[in-house]
Amino acid sequence: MKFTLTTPIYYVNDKPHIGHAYTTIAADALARFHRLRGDDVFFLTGTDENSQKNVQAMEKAGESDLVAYLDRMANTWKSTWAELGISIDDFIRTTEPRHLAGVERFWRAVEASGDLEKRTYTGLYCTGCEGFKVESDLVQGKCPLHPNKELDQVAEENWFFALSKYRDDLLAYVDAHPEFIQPEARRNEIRSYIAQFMTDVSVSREVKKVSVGIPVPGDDSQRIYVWFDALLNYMTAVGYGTDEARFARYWPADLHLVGKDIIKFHCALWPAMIMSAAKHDPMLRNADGSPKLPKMVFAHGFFTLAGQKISKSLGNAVDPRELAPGIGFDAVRYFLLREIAFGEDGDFSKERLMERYGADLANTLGNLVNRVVAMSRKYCDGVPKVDGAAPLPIETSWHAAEDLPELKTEVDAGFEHARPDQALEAIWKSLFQANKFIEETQPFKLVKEQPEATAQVLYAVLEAIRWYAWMVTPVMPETARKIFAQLGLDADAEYAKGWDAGLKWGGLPPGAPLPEPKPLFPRVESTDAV
Ligand code: ME8
Repeated sequence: MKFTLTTPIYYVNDKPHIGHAYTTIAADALARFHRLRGDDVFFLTGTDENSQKNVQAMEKAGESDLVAYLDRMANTWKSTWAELGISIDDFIRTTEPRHLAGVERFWRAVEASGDLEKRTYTGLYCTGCEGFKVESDLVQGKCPLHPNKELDQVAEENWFFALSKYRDDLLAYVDAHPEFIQPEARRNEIRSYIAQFMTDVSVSREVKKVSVGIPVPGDDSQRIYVWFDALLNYMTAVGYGTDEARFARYWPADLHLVGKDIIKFHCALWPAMIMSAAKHDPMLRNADGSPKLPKMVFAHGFFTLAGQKISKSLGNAVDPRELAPGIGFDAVRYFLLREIAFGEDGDFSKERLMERYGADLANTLGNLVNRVVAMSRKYCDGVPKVDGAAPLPIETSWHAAEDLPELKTEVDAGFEHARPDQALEAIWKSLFQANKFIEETQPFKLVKEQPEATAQVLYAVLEAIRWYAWMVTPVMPETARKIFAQLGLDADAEYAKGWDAGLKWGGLPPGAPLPEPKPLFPRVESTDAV
């Protein structure tokens, strides 16, 4: 099956911080899960470059060459993701020719559908959001997301998109596809926005008012509103307007992962734009004539940093590459995806990160691997030579061979529903049981009286560890490889089996040698993180 997933394309008015890393890491974990399952994955991220915010940041930095600025910043984003091991398939910049070609085609389609009309717009504009604001959006006269920024009074002739014409179609789509807006609480919020507040929107700005933006086809006096152009990145990256075969293969998107700040754009404006263009452009229609709409938008919550909003002016916009010297990037990935329910807000602090590093990673996962590999080497000279399917000859509270397939079902469900936090929670619950099983069976004592039962106990946990290595792969790819190596297995050979075949009880060959264990998560006294 194909699986197309996207992150927002980020503004390049600054370098990435932990909030951007959060979205991108979550998307990376989901992309890795789908690849393990054998899906034809297309994982996209990129940069939103036709924004006035970028120009303001460039000017603030005392620069004047916009092309050079955008090139440099796009490279900073690209190289950050590369350093963090993010497994993207494509990186789109909205100043690329392939994007411009698709935007032009799309604009013409919306125009041909009769949904664009010139009107005079008088009202407020927030450059922070790159969005038009109405009274009901404001808190004490300010944009709630950018309370320090003055709103611009705008009075100009613009092209308007007949968004409200799509109210009924949008509501019908949302109701018929409950999975479209996730989590559920967001769906209710968007539903009432569409039903009660959504109005037609200006989708262009006067050339004399803005210094960047894609020209409106056929109207030299206007530039396309940055959000109208930005949303289209998801299509132009998969070939809309340039590569029909690629577009047919990867569109529609299966998942747009976004932060809660930009959900309205993704769940109202974006599908309505597609509904409109699809009336004219057959590429955007399914065989039954319906528009090819994205399948799911998942909006996650916001991270604060040690209790504070992450912002450049507070000086806490930490570069994710510098977050965790000494503990490794897998630990940060684990922390971010585990600490808060995906969809809710939460806090990132060095203390909590180090707590989880010590408790969940070093003590629970790391120790289990270390102890069981060491005991198997000592008592059985490697992987115990036993029939892994035979029932244990002693009474125990945990039966790995039964528990692990159930765990796999939960992990599948977690990753399939864009809930990596739930997948991790289930894995750690099982890890606690595995540790308890060792406490309970006490192989170091049992070996004196019942060496065969000991061998079976150790095999069961070693095989369980092989399953854990598979299941943590999407979130902790490097750790998974280390665990496979500790089991004497070649990670690539394991992955070549495929997710379902790899996760069958008994995959660990009895009698195989085990290399000397090394701590997976070495103790660190302190880190300079955060
Ligand atoms: O909005 N916690 O770009 P942007 C969690 N260019 N996530 C956070 C975060 C935080 N503190 N801060 C930022 C734009 N994010 C547009 C998008 S898409 C067609 C155009 C993440 O650079 C989160 O995913 O302001 C949020 O939605 C996104 O960064 C906003 O990035």
